[in-house]
Amino acid sequence: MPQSAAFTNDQKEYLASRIKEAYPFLGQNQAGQFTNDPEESVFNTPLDDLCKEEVIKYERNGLDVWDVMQKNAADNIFPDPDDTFRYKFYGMFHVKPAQDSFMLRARMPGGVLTSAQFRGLAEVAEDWGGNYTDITTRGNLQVREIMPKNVINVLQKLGDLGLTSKGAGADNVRNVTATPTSGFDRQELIDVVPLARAMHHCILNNRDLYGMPRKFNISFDSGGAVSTCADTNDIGFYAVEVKESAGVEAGVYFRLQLCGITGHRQLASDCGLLLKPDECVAVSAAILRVFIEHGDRTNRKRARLKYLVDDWGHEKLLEKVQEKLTFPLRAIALEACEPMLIKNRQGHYGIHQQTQEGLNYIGIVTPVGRMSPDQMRQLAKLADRYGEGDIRLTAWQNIIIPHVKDDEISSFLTDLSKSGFSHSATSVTGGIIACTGSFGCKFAAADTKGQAQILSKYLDEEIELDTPINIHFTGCPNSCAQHYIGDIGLQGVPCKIDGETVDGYNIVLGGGVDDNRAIAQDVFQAIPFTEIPPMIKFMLETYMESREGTEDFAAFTRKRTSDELRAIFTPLKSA
Ligand code: SRM
Ligand code: SF4
Repeated sequence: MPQSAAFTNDQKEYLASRIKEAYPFLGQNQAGQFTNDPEESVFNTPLDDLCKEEVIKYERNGLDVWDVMQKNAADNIFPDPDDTFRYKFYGMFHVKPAQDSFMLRARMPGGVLTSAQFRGLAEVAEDWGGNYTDITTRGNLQVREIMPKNVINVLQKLGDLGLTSKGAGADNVRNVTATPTSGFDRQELIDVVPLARAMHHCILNNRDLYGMPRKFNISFDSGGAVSTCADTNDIGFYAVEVKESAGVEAGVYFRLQLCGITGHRQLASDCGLLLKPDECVAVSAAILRVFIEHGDRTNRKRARLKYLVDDWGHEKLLEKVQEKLTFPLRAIALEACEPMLIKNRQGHYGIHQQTQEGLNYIGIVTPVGRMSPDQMRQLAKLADRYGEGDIRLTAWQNIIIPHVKDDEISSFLTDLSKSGFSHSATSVTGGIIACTGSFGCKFAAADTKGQAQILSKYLDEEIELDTPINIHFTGCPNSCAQHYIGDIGLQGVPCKIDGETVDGYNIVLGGGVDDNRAIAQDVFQAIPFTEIPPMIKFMLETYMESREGTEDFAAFTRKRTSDELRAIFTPLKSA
């Protein structure tokens, strides 16, 4: 700045006071992290006590390795271990030893994409990836097998498409999810995509919000028919209707649920607040900032929001949050709100009428979320030809194309069949999801995606189930496909057969989300995968023979203890 334009002392004082008002921070440390003690600590954690990842972030902010990435791309080399962590701030994961290449995780709030973006992502996979993409359990998209020389090409193309991957990995707020049928769901109370987008841009444009002690998840549920598993998130907003008698103006509000983290066997719980739609982003940002200031930076295992709230309780957290807000938080009992609407467990696939008269959304089954670039182009074409170019990805690892006219459904379906995908599924195949697994993830004890498809085919051939069921395959305890919310959850674990290590699973039963929420019970341990298909067939047959009336699989299993479940579901093992 030229001398003449320098700030006067008064101006400097004024600016300092405004900065203090805006943030409770006094400065930035060398890594550009906003903190109240830039020299000696990161948010009061002395430098000597920081865990490894915090030291890496302290030494250089994860957002500041663009030049390193460019240099490494020019030399076609992988980053050193510290920068390997920082690359994840750009959504670039070096997934060695499972694959000696990068996986790109993009982010798209609410899983909303245009057909042009979808085609562009197909090109990324074709030109620089492994020629396939995967839909993730956060209604997001990943491209794998990217070599170092193509990292910049991929990130630039993503930007050109109007997409980003910033903050998709490492200690950041992950893809903001929203009910995938938002804006056209006959049951919804409010379209939540604008809120998910507002949240997404708030995160992207506030550098301090890339400074979490650990990953963080936010989700918006519209009250619509299709679940987005909002109560598995650190922050889950659920739209509710409130009648005038509750002491507030009648209308649609959000309940705030906190601290979902199913790998740690916890769903989010209602914290007693009722928020107006336009308060949600500010409240989330305030929670994020409280978490930034007070979350654990010494121990990664305790660095999630759950552990802060375990120590403090909701009350103290909300007091701290209130200090950061310019409007009062509104405590209203959950009972004062209308009950949560029931989800349609088959709403993410098949043909469904929209709010808009004469229009339909069509949920397409993309088994375990995998698609080829050609299939993606065909889906994009369908979205353009029959819809409005709008494509939605769901937490169930599938796709929804909305706005299809009544009289065009049948030609849509004919064209869809050319992609090798279908809108129809059985009670089993519509509800199977799987994390990346040993094919691409170093933590995996099993080939989740491959085995999910084997099980799905087997059950389809062997059993006719008359009620929907979810089967979640996760390759390790990290729980990326949330096995604890499955009717049947499978968690990969190594097993021995004749001294040889084979893929196996622990089995949990009776989980669910939303109106059917529960953490599944641990029932079987270390079952080799080869035994699992007949075992699950037997479970489902036993359930159908012994259930009371119309009780679903979750209800059937929840009223029994683990021992009882083992007893009734075991005979097959000896057969
Ligand atoms: Fe996950 C780590 C894949 C959703 C809990 N997860 C990983 C890594 C990055 C392993 C690694 O560090 O190398 C996996 C990359 C595999 C790969 O190469 O593809 C991975 N997680 C996934 C995805 C792709 C699974 C899928 O196939 O869909 C999901 C990407 C979502 C997205 O688009 O952002 C994915 N992971 C989840 C979820 C579900 C969710 O976020 O809604 C969870 C459980 C919820 C939660 O809050 O923890 C989840 N992933 C974890 C954890 C355990 C975190 C914990 O605090 O317990 C790890 C390990 C870690 O972070 O250190 C992990
Ligand atoms: Fe990898 Fe485990 Fe997550 Fe599966 S659950 S993607 S194996 S970290």
